[in-house]
Amino acid sequence: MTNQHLNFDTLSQQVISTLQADIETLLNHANLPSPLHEACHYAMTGQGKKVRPLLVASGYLTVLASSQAATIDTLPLFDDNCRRAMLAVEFLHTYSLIHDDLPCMDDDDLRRGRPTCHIKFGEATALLAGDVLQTLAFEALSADLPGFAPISNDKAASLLTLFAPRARRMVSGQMLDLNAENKQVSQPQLEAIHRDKTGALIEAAVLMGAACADANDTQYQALTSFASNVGLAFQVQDDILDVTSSTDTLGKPTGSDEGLNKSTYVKLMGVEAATDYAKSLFLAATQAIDDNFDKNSSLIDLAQWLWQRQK
Ligand code: GRG
Repeated sequence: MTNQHLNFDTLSQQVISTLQADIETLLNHANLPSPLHEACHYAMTGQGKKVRPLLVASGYLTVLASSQAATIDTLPLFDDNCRRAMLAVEFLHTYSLIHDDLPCMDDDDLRRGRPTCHIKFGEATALLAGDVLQTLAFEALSADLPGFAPISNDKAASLLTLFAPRARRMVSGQMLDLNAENKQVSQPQLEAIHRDKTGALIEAAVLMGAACADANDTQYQALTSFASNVGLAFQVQDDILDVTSSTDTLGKPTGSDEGLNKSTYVKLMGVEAATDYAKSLFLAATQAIDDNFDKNSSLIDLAQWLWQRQK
C-alpha cells in the first residue's frame, strides 16, 4: 500500500479501529468512578462519523507523503503522537456534544442514533462526563499512557499550543451562537460564530496531524486554508441537513435549528444558495491542497466524502 494510492475506505477503517481501541485505553487509564465511566464510555462509543480524527490522520499522511520520498507501506498508518491527537479531538468533540444536548443548551434527547447522555445517565452525570472528557482530551496529548510511546515535551507543547486556543474558541463560538438566538444576524456575523464554534476544532485536527508529521510553515498555511474552508462548509452543510435530511439518517433530531430560532445559513440565504456556498467552500478547500500537495491527498478524499453527504 502506498500513501499515493491509499483508499479512503482503508484509511477510515484504520482510523476507526485504532480509535476504538485507544478510547478504551484512555478511559480505563482514567479509572473513573461509576456511573461516570459508563456515561463516558456510552458517549464515546456512539456511531459518530469520526470526522475530526479522520482529519488528523489525513493531515498527517498528506504532509508525510510530500516530505519523504519513500512510500508508506506499513500498518499502522499513523504514529503514536498522531493517535494521541485523534483521541484528543474526538474526546473534546464528544464533550461538546454532551454539553450541547443538555436541557440548559439545545435540550436534545437523541444523539448518534441513541438517547443523549443526560437522558440515559441524568444531567449531573452527563455534565461531569463532558467535563472529564475535556480533561482527558488534554491528557491524551501529554500524559504517559499504556500502549503509547512517551511523548516528548517539545511535541506535547506544540500539539497543546495548536489545540488549547482552538478548544477555547469552540466554547466562545457556542456563546456567540446562544447570543444570536432569536436575532437576525448578518452573514459575516454568522461566519464569525461558526469559524469559532465548528471551524476551530476542525482546524486543530488538521494542524495537529500536520504537526505530527513535522509540517513546515508553507504547509501549515495551505492546511489552515483547507481547514478553514472545510470547517465553514461543514457547518453550512449541517444547517442544510437540519432541514433536508431525516432523523434516522443523521441520528439526531432534524428541524432543531428552527425550533430554537437559531440563525442559520438556510435562513439567511435559502437551501439552494446555501448548497452553492457549501460547494464553493469545499472547492476552495481542495484547491488549497491541490496547489501545495500531491493530488491524491486523503484530505481531498475526505472533503469529497463530506460533500457527498449532501446528496
Ligand atoms: C462547549 C457546549 C459546548 C458546545 C460547543 C461544537 C459545539 C459547540 C456544539 C456541538 C453541536 C453542534 C451542532 C455543533 C456544530 C458542529 C457540528 C456539525 C457538530 C456535529 O459534528 P459531527 O456531525 O458529529 O461530526 P458526529 O456525531 O458524527 O461526531
